Amino acid sequence: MASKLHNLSDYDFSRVPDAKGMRFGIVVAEWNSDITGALLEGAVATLKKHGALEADIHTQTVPGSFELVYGSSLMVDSRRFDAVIAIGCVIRGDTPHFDYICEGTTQGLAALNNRAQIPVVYGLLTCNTLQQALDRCGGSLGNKGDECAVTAIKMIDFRRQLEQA
Ligand code: RBF
Repeated sequence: MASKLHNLSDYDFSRVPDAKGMRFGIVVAEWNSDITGALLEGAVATLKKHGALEADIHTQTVPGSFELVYGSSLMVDSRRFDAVIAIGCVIRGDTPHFDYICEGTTQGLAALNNRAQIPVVYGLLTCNTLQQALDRCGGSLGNKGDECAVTAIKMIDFRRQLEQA
């Protein structure tokens, strides 16, 4: 989880490259949709704030966070995007599912990042309580969707710089 000291929406605007012409695929989990919807809104608004065009942002939903891995993998393989953002929220309940889903999704996205030609950005909130999730989707600790958008833009630029070097 984000540190209590770090607001997820705080960043240096001047250090974010122009996102015009960059193409983004966003996969969003339907579980905890109030939270994931707010994360998505934050991500899209931030991409646009940095110049991304509406037509270059493609969003699709998957049932739960565990399916983010497969959804992101298909988006990568479609070759239609310069980055993929995976958005989900897992809230600890009374079952061990929390650990299994967090672990499986995180490992899956990490493995995908290793093989993908484009960046896959980790937008999974893993929270003990609903309040912790609310704090991070536009509440007191900002919006992780904003952070994901900025990360996606910076990582696309990272790759472009390397290709030009
Ligand atoms: N998906 C989420 O994105 N967030 C959750 O908090 C979440 N909790 C779950 C709890 C249980 C008991 C189960 C069975 C599934 C949960 N899922 C959750 C759904 C999971 O990511 C996945 O969609 C399903 O397990 C089907 O593969």
